[in-house]
Amino acid sequence: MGIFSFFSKEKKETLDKGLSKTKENVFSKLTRAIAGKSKVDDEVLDNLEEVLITSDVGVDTTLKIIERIEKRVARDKYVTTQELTTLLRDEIATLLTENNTEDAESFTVPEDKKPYVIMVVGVNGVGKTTTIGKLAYQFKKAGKNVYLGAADTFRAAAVEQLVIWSERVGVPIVKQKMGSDPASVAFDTLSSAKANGADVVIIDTAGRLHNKINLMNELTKIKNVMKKVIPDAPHEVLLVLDGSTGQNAFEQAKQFTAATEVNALAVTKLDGTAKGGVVIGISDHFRIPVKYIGLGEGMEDLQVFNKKEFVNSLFGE
Ligand SMILES: Nc1nc2c(ncn2[C@@H]2O[C@H](COP(=O)(O)OP(=O)(O)OP(=O)(O)O)[C@@H](O)[C@H]2O)c(=O)[nH]1
Ligand SMILES: [Mg+2]
Repeated sequence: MGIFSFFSKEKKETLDKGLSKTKENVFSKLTRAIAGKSKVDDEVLDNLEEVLITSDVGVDTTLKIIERIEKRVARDKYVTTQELTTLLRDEIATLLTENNTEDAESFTVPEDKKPYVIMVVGVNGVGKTTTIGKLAYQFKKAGKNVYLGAADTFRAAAVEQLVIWSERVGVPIVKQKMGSDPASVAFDTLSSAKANGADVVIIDTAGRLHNKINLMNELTKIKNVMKKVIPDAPHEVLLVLDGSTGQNAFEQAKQFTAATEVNALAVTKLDGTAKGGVVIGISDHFRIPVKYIGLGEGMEDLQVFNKKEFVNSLFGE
């Protein structure tokens, strides 16, 4: 993190608004957890554990948080229930910064990889195509030449949906007809992007194939074909997870990361859900950084994930 915080007022407002349901949920539970209590004792800690688990933070991460709070309470002797939110905010923020993943500072890609190739993966409906559209918009806004590749050839409307985004954002797209070989689309996209001096290439992939093994084999095939054009591509395999599914998103991340190499995560649909606590569990559990969060369907509704900002928004006053 640099000395200056580039956390603009608008960004904070979008984040606060997007997380409002999760926040309401956590706070109403917290209020019940400490009702009639002035001091953080064992009973409050038990209730707190339940609050975190039922807020989709996940069991392992919850236990880590409770352990930290216990230590603080033991050390500071008397902690009032009023101080609990601040304590939670601090301990969760510290826990997340201890997991060795760095937050990105802005929408940017390494200058020395040209084009920088991002392959977007995830099960159907999680928000892959939408996230690609939003990313293309942000990269373009940052002055990058962006190319999109429509390698989800499985579903009829998939190519069309990405075409609409490419027009909305104003970036070129490489496509073939439905049912064609996704690896061939990826090959064409990278060739074209390379020939035209693109900075970033984003490849969409199918979320649903005949079965899971097929899907993983397909992803491997796409990757291998990419290497024929750019030997170290893809530079980033971005796994998109639907945050509104709570613990399901966590399970998907487990399964996907076990089956294929993933090096960045995006958690979408945090607006309109009370399950946003799942981001805390995912960020704590995986050694893969949560890079982006989706807070709506619009072009502007994607943010670079920042642990501290996220926890502050959730537990801030
Ligand atoms: N509210 C909200 N909706 C979102 C967000 N991201 C995506 N969506 C919506 O979720 C739905 C599915 O998004 P897609 O981008 O089509 O998902 P996909 O992963 O490409 O789906 P497949 O191509 O079927 O695998 C769409 O209606 C999107 O508008 C988000 O951050 N917030
Ligand atoms: Mg799609």
